[in-house]
Amino acid sequence: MINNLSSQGSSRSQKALTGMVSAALALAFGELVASITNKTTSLVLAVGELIVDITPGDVVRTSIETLGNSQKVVLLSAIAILSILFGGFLGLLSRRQPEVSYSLFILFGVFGGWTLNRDPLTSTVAALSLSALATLIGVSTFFLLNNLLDHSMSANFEDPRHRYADRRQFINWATGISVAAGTMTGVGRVLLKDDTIQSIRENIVLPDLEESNGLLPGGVPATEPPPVDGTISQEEPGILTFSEMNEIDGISPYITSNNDFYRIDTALRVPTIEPADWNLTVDGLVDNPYELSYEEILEMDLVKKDVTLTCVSNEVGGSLVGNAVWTGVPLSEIISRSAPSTGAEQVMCHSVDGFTAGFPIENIFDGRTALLAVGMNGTPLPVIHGFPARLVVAGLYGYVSAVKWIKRIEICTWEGNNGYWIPRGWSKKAPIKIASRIDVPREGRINAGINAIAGVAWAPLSGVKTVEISFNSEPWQECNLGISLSGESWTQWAYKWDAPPGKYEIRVRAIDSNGAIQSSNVVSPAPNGAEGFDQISVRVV
Ligand SMILES: Nc1nc2c(c(=O)[nH]1)N[C@H]1C(S)=C(S)[C@@H](COP(=O)(O)O)O[C@H]1N2
Ligand SMILES: [Mo]
Repeated sequence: MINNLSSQGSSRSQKALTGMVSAALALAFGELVASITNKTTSLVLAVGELIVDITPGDVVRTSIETLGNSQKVVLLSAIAILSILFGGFLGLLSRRQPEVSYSLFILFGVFGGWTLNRDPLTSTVAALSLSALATLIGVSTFFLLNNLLDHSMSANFEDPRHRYADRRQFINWATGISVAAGTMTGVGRVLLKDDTIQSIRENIVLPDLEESNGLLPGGVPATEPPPVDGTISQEEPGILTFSEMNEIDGISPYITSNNDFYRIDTALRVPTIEPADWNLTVDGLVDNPYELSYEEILEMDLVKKDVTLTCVSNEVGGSLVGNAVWTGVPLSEIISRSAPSTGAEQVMCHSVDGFTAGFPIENIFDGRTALLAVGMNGTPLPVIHGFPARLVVAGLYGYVSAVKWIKRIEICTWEGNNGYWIPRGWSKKAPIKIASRIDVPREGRINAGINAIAGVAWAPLSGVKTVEISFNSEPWQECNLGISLSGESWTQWAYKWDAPPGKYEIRVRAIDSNGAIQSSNVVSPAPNGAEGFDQISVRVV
C-alpha cells in the first residue's frame, strides 16, 4: 500500500516532468535558431511581443514603454517559466487523457507559430518552419519520455531490478534533455551577443561637419555668451558659458552623451540591421516614390543639429529627456524629392520592428529641424538609438516622430492613419510642453552656506527665456541661464544660494521666448505630456 502510494506520487511528478522537459526543449530550440539566423525571432520573444501589443494602453504606458532592459528580461523569463509550467500541466494530463494532452501540446505549437508570424522581422515561411520544427521536437520528446516512464511503471513488478533500470533510464533521459535545453539556450545567448553590427557601425565614417543649427544669422547662438567669463551670481543673473555650467556638480551636461541618453522603445529585441541590407522607402501619396540606400544617404548634404528629444511619458522632474547633436539629412529634402500629391497631410514613419509614428507634414516645412538622422554626437547612431537611421523632429514628443530603425516614410492623410501609440490612448498631435527640472541639490540634507541649485529647462521651439525658482512659495527669483544653441535644445540654469539653516521646498518654472509661463497645473503624462513644477525638499543644516 505504502509502496503503491509513493510510486503514485513519484509518477505524478515524473509525469509533470515529461511535459516540462519537452516544452523546455522546444523553447530552447526556438532560442537557438533565432540566435543563429536573423530571419526569425524566438518563440518566447514573439509571445512577449504579443503581450506588449495587446496590453491595454494604460498598462503598457506605465510598464512596457518604460520597461528597462532588466524588466524586459523579467517579462521574457516569466513567459518561458509559464510555458514550461504549462508543459508540466500537459504532462499530468497525459496520465488520464493522453490524446488531449498531445493535442494541446500541438495547439500550443500552433499558437507559437501564430505569434511568430506576427513578428514584423519574421517571414511567414520562417515562422511556420520554426514553430513546426519546435513542436515536432517537443511532441516527440514528450512521447519518448512518456513511453519510458509508462514502461518503468508497468514493468515487471516481480523483478524490481528491471523497474529500477527503466526508472533510471527515464531519469537519465529527462536530465539529458534538460541539459540539452539549457545548453541550447545558453549557446543562443552567447551567439546573440554577436557584434558584427557593432563593428560595421564602428567602421562607418560620418563627414566632418560644423554644427549649424539654430544659429541666428551671422552665426550667433540663440542666447549670447557672456562677453567675459562671468561667475554664477544672484545679484545679476546672466548667461554662463558651457564650461561654467558644466562645472556645477550634478547638473546635466549641455550635451547628453550617447551612453547617458535615455532609451524608450517597445522592442523586446533590438533590431540589428546591416546597412548593406537596408533601404529607406519614401512612398504613399507622392508622385515620385523612391528608395534610398545607406550609402546614398551618407552622400547627401548632411547637417548637424542640436535637438532636445523627450518622451511623453516623462514625469515632472523625470529623466526621459536628453539633448544631442544629430547628424542627418533634412526631411524637407527627402520629402520634397518624393513630390507629395494633393491630400498629403501626414508623415507616417515605419520601423523595421513594426513601430509607427506620424505627424503633420507641415512640421517638415515650417523651419524647425526635422532630420533623417544617421549620427548622434558625432558617431553613427548607436544600435539602441536606431542604427542605421531614425527621425528626429524638434518640438515633437518621440512617440509621434522619432522612429528608430526606420525603413519607410509613408505620406498619407491625417484621418484614418494612426501611429502605434494613438489607439493606445495618446494624443495624435503631441508638441513638447515647456518644462524645467532641478538636478541639484538632491532631496535631503545639505550644508548651510553657498550651494548651487541647478538643472535644465526646455521649451521647444521658441526656447527658454527665463528660469525662476521659488523657496517655500515665496516670490519667484530669476536664475542664471546657460547658453542654448537654439530654441530646439534645452538650457542649463543655475541659482547661487547662500543657504541659511532651515527646511525648504524649492520649485522651478520656465518661461519661453514668447512669454508663455510653464503651467502650475499638475497633469499626468497621458494623453499628451506631464505638467506641473518640479519640486524638492531640502533641510539645510
Ligand atoms: N522603432 C521604435 N522607435 C521609437 C520607439 C519605439 O518604441 N520603437 N519609441 C519612440 C519613443 S516613445 C521615444 S520617446 C523615442 C526615444 O528615443 P531614444 O530611445 O533614442 O531616446 O523613440 C521613439 N522611437
Ligand atoms: Mo516616448
